[in-house]
Amino acid sequence: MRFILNEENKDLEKRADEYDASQIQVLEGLEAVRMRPGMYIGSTSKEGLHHLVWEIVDNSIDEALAGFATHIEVFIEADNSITVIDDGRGIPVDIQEKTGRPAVETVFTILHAGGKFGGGGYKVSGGLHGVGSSVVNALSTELDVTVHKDGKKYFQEYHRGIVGEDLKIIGDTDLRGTSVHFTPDPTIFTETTVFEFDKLLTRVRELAFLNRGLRISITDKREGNEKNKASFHYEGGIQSYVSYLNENKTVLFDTPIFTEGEMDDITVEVAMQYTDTYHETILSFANNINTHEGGTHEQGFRTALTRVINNYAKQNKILKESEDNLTGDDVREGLTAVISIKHPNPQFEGQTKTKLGNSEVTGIVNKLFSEALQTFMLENPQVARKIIEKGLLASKARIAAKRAREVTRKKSGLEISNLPGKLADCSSNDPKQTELFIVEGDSAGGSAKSGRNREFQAILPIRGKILNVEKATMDKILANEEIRSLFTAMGTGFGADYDLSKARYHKLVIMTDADVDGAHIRTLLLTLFYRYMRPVVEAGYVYIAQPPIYGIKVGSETKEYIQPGPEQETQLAEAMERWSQGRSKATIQRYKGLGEMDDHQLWETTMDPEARLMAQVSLEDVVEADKIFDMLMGDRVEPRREFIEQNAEFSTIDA
Ligand code: TSJ
Repeated sequence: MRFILNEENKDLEKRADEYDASQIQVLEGLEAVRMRPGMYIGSTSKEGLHHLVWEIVDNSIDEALAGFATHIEVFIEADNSITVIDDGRGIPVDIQEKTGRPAVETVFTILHAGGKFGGGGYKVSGGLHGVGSSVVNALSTELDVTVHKDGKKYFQEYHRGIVGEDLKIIGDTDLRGTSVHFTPDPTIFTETTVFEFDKLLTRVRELAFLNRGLRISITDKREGNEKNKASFHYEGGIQSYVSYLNENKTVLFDTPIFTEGEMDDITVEVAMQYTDTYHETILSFANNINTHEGGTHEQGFRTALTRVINNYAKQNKILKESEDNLTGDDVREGLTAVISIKHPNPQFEGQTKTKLGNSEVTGIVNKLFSEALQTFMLENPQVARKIIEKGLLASKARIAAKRAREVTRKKSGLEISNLPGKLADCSSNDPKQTELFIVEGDSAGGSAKSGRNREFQAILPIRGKILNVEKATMDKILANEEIRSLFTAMGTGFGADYDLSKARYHKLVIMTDADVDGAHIRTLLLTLFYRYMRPVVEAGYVYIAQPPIYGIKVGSETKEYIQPGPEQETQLAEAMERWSQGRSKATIQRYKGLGEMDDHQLWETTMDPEARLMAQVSLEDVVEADKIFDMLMGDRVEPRREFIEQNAEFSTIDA
């Protein structure tokens, strides 16, 4: 028996001095977290807020990976607090030698503690910043933990990281597991303490894909959100992830190729499948963290893919000995792949610390994946031939496009000396200050032009639907007027010549109507950026303007605007209350489109940096948009109908 709480508590009294000393350390440690929260969770914005959830969930994932937990549940409670529950062994409660306190208390009060005690296993998950539960505790007005273990139910609570009372037994139980409930501190998270269900949903789904067999659910218990509930469980793991990513695409073969292996304590999983598109979607992860910047695991995968396909092609005389090998770009055209490794000591590098640096990983992924792909190709010769033929087509198209480009390079028309006529440029030449608004429709474009601050805000109106880049070849894309003017205005060039440092604006703002068509155009633009301007997305240059949906008017004067969001109806009701006092009578105006606002209103609500709300677009948002896009624009009709039906409420409100 490891925990005899009462006996050890007596022991504890004898160690009062040690306790005092460790308590001072605790306060200093957690105080440091509250002083510089950004150092521990990246930021105190919406991102940082949601990061808290993952810091907690990661612990349950570790317990699941260790083979002790099978279910994880995440709740957004009615009051916007979070509960995370698992059915693992329960955080240890035994008194620790070093601190004289129960282990669970240490987990929540000592910086960098957690996960490492007991058992020989290593911590596989763990957030980007490698900190844990004590950080969440320090940044919560209230956190409580309930542990079901060895027949007893233990409880402790903390306030801004400070222990309330000693850990106590509050009852008996047949269950096993840990439940943690916390309320983020609004004095730390000044931007917002409101959790976004969709944001949590996307990551919860991803965690289910990345950890095969895991059952994980997310439930929103806030009023009016009853439908926000989802459970995930994928027996196929990342193989299911690839199917999910391709679900609205035409695929070259039915079941994604999947392999997993282990070498030197590093586990490697790869799943891949070809589609009939012209793009590659490669997602890579190390210890469940999305390595946006790639790294050694992706490198090993790419090298193996190119080499194995070329070897097979030459051996089987599909490619003549005298012919050039297919390039990496050729063999990745139309590829969707997910690479996931688990490493005892991952090194994250790069601008955003999302590039895997461990050099030993390249060879390990290369070897394991090469063997698997080779076997697959030998066992599935028809599929192998299809893959190679697709690569050959890509190669031919690439050579033709290169020739065409060489001819037209000097007069490609994408030079900034040919700025598009529709662009209303700004006067400043300092890209750090300047913003380009891409505005849907000529009338909104007109209001934006007269409402803007012409010193630093440029307007590019675009008309109607832009080209579906998903289904178009490079030359079609380059011939499209709307797309040409966008690239020319940005000044970054195109394709292989793309140069982020030449960007003429560091903010690229999509401003579309708040209706279904607007969402569609936004999706088209995001897809274009994702496919052909990815560096601007990665640099965080892309934003989505947030025009208001309601205006509260008294007489002819608009007194207040309400931005769209989960609180919109409450805010509207409150505003109406405020402005309907006395004799004055307030009326609601619902803005269906940007065109309904005059130039002054557009500036005041959507463009003025002092007043506006803008959503910065992350790569994850675009991946999700890309998928929705495929569904709306792709060849398959069924999922499109389903989507529209599922979102019928949304569509009718906004139509
Ligand atoms: F983050 C956290 F600490 F708050 C937290 C931890 C939150 C939640 C929801 C779950 C957990 C958690 C921890 N779930 N399961 C565990 N398991 C352990 O901490 C544990 C249990 C037993 C042993 C052992 O060696 O007997 C070792 C560990 C690490």
